[in-house]
Amino acid sequence: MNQMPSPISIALGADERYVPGLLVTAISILFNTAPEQPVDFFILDAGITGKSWRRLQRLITRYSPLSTLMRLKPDLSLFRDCPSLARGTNSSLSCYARLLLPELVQRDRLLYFDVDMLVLKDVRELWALGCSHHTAMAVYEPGVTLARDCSWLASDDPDRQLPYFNSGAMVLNLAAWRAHGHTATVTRLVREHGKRMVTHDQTVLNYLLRHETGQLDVSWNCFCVGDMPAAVYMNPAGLVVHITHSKPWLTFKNLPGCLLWLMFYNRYVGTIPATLRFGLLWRTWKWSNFRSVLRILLESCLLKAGPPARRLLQFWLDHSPEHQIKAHWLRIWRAKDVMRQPS
Ligand SMILES: [Mn+2]
Repeated sequence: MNQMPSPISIALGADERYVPGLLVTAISILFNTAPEQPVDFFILDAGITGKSWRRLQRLITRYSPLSTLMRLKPDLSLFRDCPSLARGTNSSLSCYARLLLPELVQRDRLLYFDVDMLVLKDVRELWALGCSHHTAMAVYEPGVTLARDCSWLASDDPDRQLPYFNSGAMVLNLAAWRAHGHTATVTRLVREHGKRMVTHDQTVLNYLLRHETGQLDVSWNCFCVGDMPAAVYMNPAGLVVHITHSKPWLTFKNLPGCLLWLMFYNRYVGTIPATLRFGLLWRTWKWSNFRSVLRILLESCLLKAGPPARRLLQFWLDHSPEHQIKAHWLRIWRAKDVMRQPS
């Protein structure tokens, strides 16, 4: 008899505003991992409603009956003076919750993904890397050093030149974190420099783990959205696409990463088409959203119509890489399995 593979532990975090992102990230992970591979999800809940939680449960069970879902309620009071993620009524400290993972999750090792990601890659590869020599593994930002984000570093501190990572996708060695007593250091750092955490928890992580982070292949976190070659969006299978700006469910934009996300949402997550849900129904009062939706609907209609209409569309779209990507995606809107990693 075949033995069931042991579960992979993955942490994700969201508040109610980020639930659409959470659903897409979780389902994209399961969708690109073999169905016999169980995943234990640890969800940092910074204010998810019961209704959204049940929806997440239903989707997880549908795509991976062997996987489990654990709800964690982080106490964020330590971070109350730190810069928040958004302003006004949407202000949130939820991003700091992942600094508490080593205390909340009793595992030795954990994968972490931001919920503005489409994980179109088999996470078993990431899990198989292990992380025994490092406390974390992540993708470095090219050309960026620690000095950019840690304003408290002295001007002659040699650590200023250390590389800087994006914390959207990480392998975390929780056992090493606990052995080093890093949680106490986080508390001290936040008390001393809390107001200067410009990039939120990522600032803390980069400073804390500056000598203990291993490098991951860039395919695990493609965050340079604007600079990414067109080919990435034409064939994203095997990549983790990180939408760092303009979250598709909050700001409806005609951007390549946004379109990719909407396609995935439509196909595997939502019952109401994303163009309606996030473009028209949710934020009708925002004219720029409304305009983007009208445009995208009109363009997809033109593409579906005969050749004369398509020629009209080609006239409309210029030949910039961004528009080529868009035409590509609009054309295969209904194609099957474009976002599954080829096995
Ligand atoms: Mn992110």
